[in-house]
Amino acid sequence: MSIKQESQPSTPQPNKEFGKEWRKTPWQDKGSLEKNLRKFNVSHSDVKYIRLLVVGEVGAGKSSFINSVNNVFQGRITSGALVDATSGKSFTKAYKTHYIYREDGSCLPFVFNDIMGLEGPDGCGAPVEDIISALAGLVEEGYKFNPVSAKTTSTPNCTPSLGAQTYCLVNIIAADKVSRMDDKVIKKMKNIREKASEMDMPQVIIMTRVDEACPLVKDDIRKIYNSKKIKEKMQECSNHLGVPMNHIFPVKNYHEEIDPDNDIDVLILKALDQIVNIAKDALMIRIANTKSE
Ligand SMILES: Nc1nc2c(ncn2[C@@H]2O[C@H](COP(=O)(O)OP(=O)(O)OP(=O)(O)O)[C@@H](O)[C@H]2O)c(=O)[nH]1
Ligand SMILES: [Mg+2]
Repeated sequence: MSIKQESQPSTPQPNKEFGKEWRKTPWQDKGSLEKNLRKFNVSHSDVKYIRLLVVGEVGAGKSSFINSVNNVFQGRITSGALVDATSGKSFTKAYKTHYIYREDGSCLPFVFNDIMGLEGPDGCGAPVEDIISALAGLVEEGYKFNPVSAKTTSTPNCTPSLGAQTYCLVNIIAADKVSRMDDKVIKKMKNIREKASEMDMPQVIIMTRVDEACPLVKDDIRKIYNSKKIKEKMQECSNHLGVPMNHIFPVKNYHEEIDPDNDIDVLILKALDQIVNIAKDALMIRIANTKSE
């Protein structure tokens, strides 16, 4: 019988890491995090799925995040949202709903909408007006984004169903690219965030590619909340968009792994738990407002 050797903890580097995690992370508790999310329910007869919209720069890791969530619940590596390894033009071009499957093939009560990236080096990207329409539930499944012309949404009499509306704006920012983000992208993201605020929609930031931003974390993902670099990058995200630190979640997406990994899953689950719960609060408020109108 082989005995698993515990690796020796590396000597802390005071200039690069805090002495202890500044945000507690339940590394040993993946089971209960996952169980709670599997039990999550929307508890409203008109809304089967809570809709979450991912928004961000081309190549930020939007599709990879959706796949990573799906991987956790399927217990294997999946690729429902296609990912491109060569950044440049947005690989995702259409508005598509991604269901999160259980192992038995049924769906969890939250869905992600993946969209075209905001801006690539070629200056192309999804028009802000289209994303605002998507938040309001006015964009139909399969709609193809056209960077040079936004969808016409002059349909004042159309009230989208509660199920078509979005309940959390999930901004995706890559930790290794945040310092070089184009002003145009930041401006677009801020505009979208302002509109989301007007709709009383909660907003979070998922900060991806933490392994590319910090060698400590590349070596050991459990150092994520010890790393000074990662906290710095989170602060940068917060400054760019005005989202408070407690709504920013650094994650590493599955991108080269071929097997599930406890620590990747814990970060994804912890972020998702916060997202679906604040989204559900937003749904409840919207239902109450609809009744009182
Ligand atoms: N190292 C690392 N690579 C990542 C991570 N997340 C995504 N990637 C890689 O980053 C690249 C872009 O990821 P995508 O998920 O396609 O990004 P996207 O935001 O959907 O991009 P568009 O659809 O083109 O707008 C791919 O090569 C991914 O494998 C991560 O956490 N770490
Ligand atoms: Mg994509």
